[in-house]
Amino acid sequence: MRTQVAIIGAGPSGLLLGALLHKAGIDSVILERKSGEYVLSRIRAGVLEQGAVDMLASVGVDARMNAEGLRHDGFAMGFANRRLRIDLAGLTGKQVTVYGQTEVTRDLMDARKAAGLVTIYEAENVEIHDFDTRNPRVTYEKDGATQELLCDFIAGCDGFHGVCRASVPQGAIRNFEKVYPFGWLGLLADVPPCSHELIYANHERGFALCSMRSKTRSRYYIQCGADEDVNAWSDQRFWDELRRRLDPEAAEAVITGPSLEKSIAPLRSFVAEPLRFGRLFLAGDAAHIVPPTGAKGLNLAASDVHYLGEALREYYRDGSEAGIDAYSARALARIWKAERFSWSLTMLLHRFSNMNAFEQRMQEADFLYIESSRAAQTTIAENYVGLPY
Ligand code: RFL
Ligand code: PHB
Repeated sequence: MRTQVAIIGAGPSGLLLGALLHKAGIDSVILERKSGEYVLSRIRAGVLEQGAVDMLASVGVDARMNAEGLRHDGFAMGFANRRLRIDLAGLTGKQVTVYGQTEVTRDLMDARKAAGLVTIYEAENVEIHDFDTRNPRVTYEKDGATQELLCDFIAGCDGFHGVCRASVPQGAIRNFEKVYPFGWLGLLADVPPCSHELIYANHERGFALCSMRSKTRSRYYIQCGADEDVNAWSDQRFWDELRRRLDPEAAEAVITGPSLEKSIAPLRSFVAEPLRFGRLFLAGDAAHIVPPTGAKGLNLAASDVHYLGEALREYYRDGSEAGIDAYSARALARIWKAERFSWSLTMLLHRFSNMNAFEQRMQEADFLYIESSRAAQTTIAENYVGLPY
């Protein structure tokens, strides 16, 4: 089989890149290790920047998002039982859209299928070859037989544990990483959210986040130990702990119900440099990880594939390599700013076991400053709604 762009991974970055390429008349094949159902069973991000919303609209995958997505004008930060609202709309003139990654992925999968584009699920042992030449190849196994996909370019959209970044010679890549000493325990339930806007709470027992997927489905998170076992958390234990970490009004408003899903995610900041190796490009979680505190993971995947889609369009339409030469630097400039924001919110909102009294006071002073300063709130708001592409 032959295609112009072989995309490894059918997460949001791979599927969105495929949609952008299709719109530009460029052919792609997506190879995904798991089944479609498995990909859709992973509960992840919930907040879309306007840039990501606009991209989905540009590829015609916005009907359900427009009908079901919730537009938010602000969010709250909780500290010492007080709540500070960050007025996104008032401070930036922009909003964010609450629409789950599962739904984005489902919509992109459906559109790809409807357009008759090829996605090979349960492709095993994917290996990428010869990306330092003009004739890269991908091999994989499907139903026990080895297959070969010839292509012009390979897009590594295969997440943090994927094969693409791991295939780059060690001397050609530099990794930057910070692992946080805790995780987030998330719970999804069909109960109305306790607040119509998100609440990110710093509490002496640890961080808590009140989020949602719809007016009848809530997503809550609490900070937990990095190596805790999810089975040690009954629903009742989760709800009790969540309430303890919220201000009295929010705690009172929490409606409990049986969990649909419960999982623990580790928190990490990670960036690989560069993002291009000959005819291989890395995008999304294959290239970088942010802690979820700023809701940037999925949004960064969208901006990466925006730059990459443009670059490939320029290559095929104009015969110019300027875009593909610039891809890594363009994407990394935005990635590092989102890394900074996600890291700073993580440091502000979580409790660190090794924090001394001085560091604790610094966290409090940081919060009091933000509370008193429109400039500080504007800085948070403009990052949260998304920096320009
Ligand atoms: P994905 O979504 O990980 O998709 C990569 C796809 O590649 C496939 N794959 C392979 N396919 C073929 N061959 C191989 N060798 C392969 N190896 C992997 C995988 O099966 C998968 O389908 O990356 P992508 O597309 O770059 O999208 C990025 C986003 O998914 C990610 O940034 C966010 O979900 C991050 N994230 C969160 N972000 C938020 O903004 N808010 C959250 O609450 C939030 N929760 C999360 C998260 C990421 C998590 N991970 C990665 C562990 C919770 C978790 C658990
Ligand atoms: C979510 O709803 O899953 C969510 C929302 C905001 C975040 C992280 C996760 O910062």
